[in-house]
Amino acid sequence: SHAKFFVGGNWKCNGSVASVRTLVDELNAGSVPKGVEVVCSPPYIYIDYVMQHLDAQKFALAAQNCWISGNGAFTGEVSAEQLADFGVPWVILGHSERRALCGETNEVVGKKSSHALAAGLGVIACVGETLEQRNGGAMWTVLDAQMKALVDEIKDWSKVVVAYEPVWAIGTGVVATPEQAQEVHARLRAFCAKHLGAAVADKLRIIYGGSVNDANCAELALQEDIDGFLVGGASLKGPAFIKICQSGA
Ligand code: G2H
Repeated sequence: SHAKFFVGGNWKCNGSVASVRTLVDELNAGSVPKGVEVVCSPPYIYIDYVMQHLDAQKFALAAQNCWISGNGAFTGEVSAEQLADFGVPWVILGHSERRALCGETNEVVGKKSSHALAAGLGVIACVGETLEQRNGGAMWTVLDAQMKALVDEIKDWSKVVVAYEPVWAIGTGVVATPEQAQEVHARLRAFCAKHLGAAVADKLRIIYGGSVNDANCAELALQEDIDGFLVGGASLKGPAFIKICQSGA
């Protein structure tokens, strides 16, 4: 398929000093295939520890969010510039939990993405429809609008990974079937081909997220337009996450 298989571990707001230490040890003990790019995304407060202890030969780091602009009077926020300065190469933006719980609109996600890219970060930009939207026939409208907001803001797509995460599959144990995921991934790639050209669309990595685990990853990874995974719950268990990484080889 399309450039290096990409697996992100989104730890979300989970963990403690003790559990992060255990997870880092488990990850370091695993083997990651050369052809698979892996990033781990701890809560901000653990990034320093993880950066110092996680094997950088196998794993890179991502933040789970960043501020929409540079440094300044934005209490409680972390800027893309600070992440870059600290040596964090990636950031997840527009995760459905931030869209739903923190009010991030398509426009905000687009602007955050372009700002983070300008600061030198790679961006994992998340899109996905709810069950109501899918069942009500609004799925393509919703996905197109989410993608359009990215297309409008992002100039250079070389450091962008798009994560398709159907909201109904997130943390529910209800994984999309390989056919459901492939259908959407192909459609997202076609959208990019139309707006950005075939060369950009061919190279773009479109990864799937939503209840991916070590038992369902292999079948998903075989799909033509699935170029990796964004993993939540299963990324908190070292051996399971390593198996998911290995499914991309
Ligand atoms: C979707 C995914 C990771 P989970 O949010 O971003 O989480 O694998 O727990 O469904």
